[in-house]
Amino acid sequence: RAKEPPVTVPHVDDVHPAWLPPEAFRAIGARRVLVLADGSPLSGTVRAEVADACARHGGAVAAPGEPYDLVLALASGGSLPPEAAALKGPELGPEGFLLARTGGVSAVLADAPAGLLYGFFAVVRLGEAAFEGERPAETHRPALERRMLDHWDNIDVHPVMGQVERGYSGGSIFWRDGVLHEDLTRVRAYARLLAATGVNAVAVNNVNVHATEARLLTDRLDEVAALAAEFRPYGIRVHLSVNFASPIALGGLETADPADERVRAWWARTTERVYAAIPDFGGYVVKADSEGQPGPFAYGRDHADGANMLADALAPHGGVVHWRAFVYNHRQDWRDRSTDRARAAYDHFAPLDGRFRDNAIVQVKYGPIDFQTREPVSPVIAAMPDTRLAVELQVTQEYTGQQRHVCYLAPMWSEVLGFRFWGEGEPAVAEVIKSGGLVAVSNVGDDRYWTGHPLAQANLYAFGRLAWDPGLDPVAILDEWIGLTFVPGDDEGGERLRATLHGMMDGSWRTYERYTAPLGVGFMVRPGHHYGPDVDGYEYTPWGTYHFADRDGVGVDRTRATGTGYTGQYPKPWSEVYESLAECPDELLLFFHHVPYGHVLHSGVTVIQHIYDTHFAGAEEAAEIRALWAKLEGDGLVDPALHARVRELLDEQVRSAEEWRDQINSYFYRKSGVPDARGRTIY
Ligand code: BDP
Repeated sequence: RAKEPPVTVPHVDDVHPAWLPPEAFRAIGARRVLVLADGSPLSGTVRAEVADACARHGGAVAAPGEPYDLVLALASGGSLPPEAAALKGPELGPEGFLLARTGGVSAVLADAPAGLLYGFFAVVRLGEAAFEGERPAETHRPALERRMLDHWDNIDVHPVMGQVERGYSGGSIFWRDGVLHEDLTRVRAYARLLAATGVNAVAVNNVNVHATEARLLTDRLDEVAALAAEFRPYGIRVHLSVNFASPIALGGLETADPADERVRAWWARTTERVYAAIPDFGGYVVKADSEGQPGPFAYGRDHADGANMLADALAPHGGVVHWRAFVYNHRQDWRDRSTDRARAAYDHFAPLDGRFRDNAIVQVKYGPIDFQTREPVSPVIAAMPDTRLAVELQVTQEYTGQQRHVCYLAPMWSEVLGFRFWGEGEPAVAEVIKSGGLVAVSNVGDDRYWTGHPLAQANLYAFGRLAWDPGLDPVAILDEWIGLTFVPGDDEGGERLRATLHGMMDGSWRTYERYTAPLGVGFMVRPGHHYGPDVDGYEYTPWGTYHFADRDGVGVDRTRATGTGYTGQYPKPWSEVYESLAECPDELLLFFHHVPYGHVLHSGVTVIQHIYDTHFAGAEEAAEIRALWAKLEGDGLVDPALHARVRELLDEQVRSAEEWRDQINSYFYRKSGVPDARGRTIY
């Protein structure tokens, strides 16, 4: 293989720098920095980053023997300077690092180059604080081994889904007009942004693998290799979504049966070719027997049979298969409306625990339904102790405002990761998924701000930070993001900018919840595109039944006693908490119980009054968010173009929040006939 060319730090004109604007590197770049690393490409990246920062901000790359303010060193490096040598001790692993400051010198020490890169970005995050006072040695290691973003990008523009399925940020950053972008600098810049948050894996194409994209596995493999070359310098491995029926469509076989030797041989050969082109290829992502995608059921095989076949093809090369657990019946029969979509993933997968190979990861959506604003945590996560599990989140805001609404999702993710299935003192979700990892659908496109809504960048940033350390406080992460992205000063203006953004974003997920679907009911959205309210839009379709509202009450009875039995999929104590009408948390009440409109919540108000109150409040809060932003206009604290983009989007958010309020309130007023206790007008 040809020697890797030296890394150049990507800077893309006309694209917003997100959380890595040049000013974010001022503290490092103004200093003398010594790098003691090896000849690996990742070490080359660290050197290039340091040189780039120093060239911009007047500092200098120190040669050995010269004085320095910061040293970034590999522990294996023979002659460590005293500051770094003093740190040597605990094993840091392939991605960890130590950070300390003594005697006026800051030091980062790592066992491996990836750790050095993450340590470098940790110093960037700290800014001046990394060079002040003394800092006792801190050890940083990622809590989760695998921190991954899935792109739902298509090569071709799909007639219904567009180029990026559920994408709200323009076209793909990988492909345009059916071909790979000629200039991939932006992909490199994306890789750099992700590395700064700790993400180490990316799947480049849609889980619904259409004919054109299926060929990325074979005759269009060079495109995947080209993308991998852009991600590699930032420590990110590339993965590919594959179509289970590929042996038929691409291999000329008449079957894709995982038990058929020819099929197994085809996957083995094909995978070998992938690794010949991309030696550090991450592996496959598979959506099988799900919403029309092909899978093992056609051959009388189960999901473990399917996943293991691919795992076996990948194993000799160190790859993994991410096999998605998003499996349910999307063609419900009218005669069987009791089919509970929430039960499906568990019913399919829990019995298979222990049958998956070590390099197969079962990837589970955080909730049992589908990325709704509020769902209980999926019971599958507690049901497969002998399987590597990953949790899948949606950074792209399909059901949470489609990047037209401000909706900072880290508080929701943090609740999911901290959820304890077996009660206080028992492991949290983040511990259960230690070896499987955290995955999310990316929200990035070729938009100037990367994410359509400029403030949606915070979700992408927060995802990576939480995947690295699920214990981080979402508000602190947001503050970090504000600091890097907007570089607010220490003066009154800087304080005001920080306060404004916190005021708009800290509670924005709960605001969104208030003006949309209440108390854990989901899917009151317009069918197809899923934007805006439509209470009955899905209620009578084959995709599922979600609220069961009638004149007397609302909610889905998922109890064991009288309902679908879904509560029984949880271990104690939650199986009992959810089963019990008296104990079920308010915010999930209608997910688990069908209750009369007059049912009194723990909060002391009735269900119907709660619906009215939260919808009025939510729409008001949306207007307050807009008012906060308006106050920043023209005072020079944020770029005018960015200000204008957000202002326009906030107008839409306020309009949409009022539409939600009015439709939900009217619907339930008409169904129940119960007037608002506070006398507000509902039509
Ligand atoms: C749903 C999306 C659909 C995806 C599906 C999935 O509406 O576009 O294909 O999830 O996760 O939420 O496979």
